[in-house]
This record gives sequence, structure tokens and C-alpha cells, in this order.
Amino acid sequence: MVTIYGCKGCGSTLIEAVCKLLGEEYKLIEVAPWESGPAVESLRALNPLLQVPTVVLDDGTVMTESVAIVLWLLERHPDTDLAPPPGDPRRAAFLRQLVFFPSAIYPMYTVGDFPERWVKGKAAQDELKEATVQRTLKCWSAIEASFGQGPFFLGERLSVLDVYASVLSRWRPGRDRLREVAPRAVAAAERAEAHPDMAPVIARNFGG
Ligand SMILES: N[C@@H](CCC(=O)N[C@@H](CS)C(=O)NCC(=O)O)C(=O)O
Repeated sequence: MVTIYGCKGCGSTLIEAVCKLLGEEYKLIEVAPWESGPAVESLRALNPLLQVPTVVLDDGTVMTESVAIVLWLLERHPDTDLAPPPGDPRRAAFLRQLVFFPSAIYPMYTVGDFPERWVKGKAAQDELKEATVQRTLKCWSAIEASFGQGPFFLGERLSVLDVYASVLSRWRPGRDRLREVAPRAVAAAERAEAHPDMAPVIARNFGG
């Protein structure tokens, strides 16, 4: 059982979906970091960066960083087929892609959602935000270039890579533009959302 601090459509969707797919019980605490109120203050006490997902384990350990949480959950469910195990020939490609999502793409939202944190003035902020969109598109092109035979990131079976792709491809600039540079990766993300465990999580977070 884990407690997930998150908000609808945020990166916490990924953790919610992975828990569901693994059969890990979870409790959700809704908190939008950019609002104010008691929920935000309880998040601040756990994570001074005020970011979600933030997860609290049964023993009180606090975890942040989506990829760390995903890896921890996978370790807790070693028989899962949502990731190739250590020693599997697909492991290197899996780790590469797994880390690429939160290290190369997710920061484009850390910057682009709050350009005023980084530069002053509307023109500079608009320019910065557009630059994050261009970089996001470049990242998805890179993903497409290394995408295998499909239909999922790692072949015939759904993995946590498809779940990451599902959530991140819902964000700016949106699937239609991403599809222009990464049609097979976006198709894998959409296919993942049809999984019976994924579909209700996606519907709750992003609407029907
Ligand atoms: N590196 C973190 C990024 C988390 C993150 O940026 N979450 C967004 C919501 S999707 C957030 O909380 N943004 C508020 C902020 O950065 O102030 C991760 O991979 O979990």
C-alpha cells in the first residue's frame, strides 16, 4: 500500500496507473501544487519542491521522482511483465528509455509551465515556453528513431514505458503534434490506454 499525493492529469497519473497494473494498493491524496490550502501545506512538509507525484510508503518513507517510484514498485512486484528483468537482452533499451522520459522530457514542463520562474518579461517567457515545446518535439523524434517493431515500446507486451508515454503525450503540445514526429510511439501510448487497468485511470485523470 502506498499513499500518492497527486492531481488529475499530473505525473501522479503514471504512478496511479503503474500501481493499478501491478495490483499495488494505493490511497490518493488530491493536491494541486500551484494552489494554496492545507493539502498543499501537507505536501510541502513532505516535498519542499512542492511537486507531485510524491509518495509515502507504509513505513513513512517519502519518495519523489517518478522514475524512482516506478523502479521501487517494479522491485516490489518482481514477477511482473511490465519491465524486462536484469539480465534480459531488452534491459539496456528499457533503462535508456525509462530514464529519458523524466530526465529529457518532464523538465520541459518544469520550465514551460512556470517560465516566470526562469526569465523576466512576457516576451522572454513566451519564447522560453515555445522553446520547451520545440525541445519536447525533438525528444519525441528521438524516441521514434529508436522505437522497435512495436506495437508497444518493447514489442508485443505492454511495459511501464508505454504508461510513461501515455501520460507525457497527453501534455503540451498534445498528441496531434506529437504524432507528426512520433507516430509509432504515440500509437503505443494510445494502445496502452485501452488496457483494462489503464482505461479507468486515464478516464479519471483526463476525462472520457
Ligand atoms: N522530476 C519529477 C517532476 C515532477 C513534476 O514536475 N511534477 C509536476 C506536476 S506533473 C509538478 O508538481 N509541478 C509543480 C512545480 O514544479 O512547481 C518527477 O519525475 O516526478
